[in-house]
Amino acid sequence: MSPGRRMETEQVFLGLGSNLGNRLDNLGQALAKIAALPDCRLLRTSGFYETRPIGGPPGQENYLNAACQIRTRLFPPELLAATQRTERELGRRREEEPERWGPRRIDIDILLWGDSTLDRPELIVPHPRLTERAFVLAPLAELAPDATHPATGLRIRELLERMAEPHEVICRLPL
Ligand code: A4P
Ligand code: MG
Repeated sequence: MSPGRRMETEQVFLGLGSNLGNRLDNLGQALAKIAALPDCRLLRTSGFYETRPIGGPPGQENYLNAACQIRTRLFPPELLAATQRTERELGRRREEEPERWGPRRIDIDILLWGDSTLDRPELIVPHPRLTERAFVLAPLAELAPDATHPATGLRIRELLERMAEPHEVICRLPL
């Protein structure tokens, strides 16, 4: 453990998405890299979901989405730096993404950080679009249906149930 590292761990949920290249391989490799991050422990992984792309340019491939639960001693900016490094190691180049929400090999978002809220230019937690996205809520609800979304006070399963038409989720892969 590095000097000054705090002793206690925080429970964190991450969301993963891929719609470029070998999507299954990209998610598998990202999870393996997350499991190997220093001061992090991968506890559980959701199923993988085939989802229709939301936003971004037309004609994109479907995504595979998943979520995972970790415990970490890292501070939020450190975990964000680690997940962004993991994205780069898997071939993501933000500078080659001309359009917002365009195709990407891998996207790793920090969804929930214990009961905390963070509002910084580079990191907003809970993830600001969490409540409106079934492709995030469906895998997250597998892992933490009763976790409370700190900003709304609603449970994850309630947020999912409230979605009028979660039409973007096509199926959970039978893995
Ligand atoms: N950032 C702020 N808060 C966070 C957070 N909680 N976790 C900042 C991660 N990053 C956070 O992200 C842009 C900036 O957000 C980062 O530099 C970071 O400092 P990015 O990963 O470079 O780009 P992005 O993912 O395109 O941006 P954004 O706005 O986070 O996109 P979303 O909301 O993640 O949406 N459709 C389906 N079916 N499945 C998907 O996975 N994903 C997106 C991307 C759109 N449509 C999709 C899917
Ligand atoms: Mg992102």
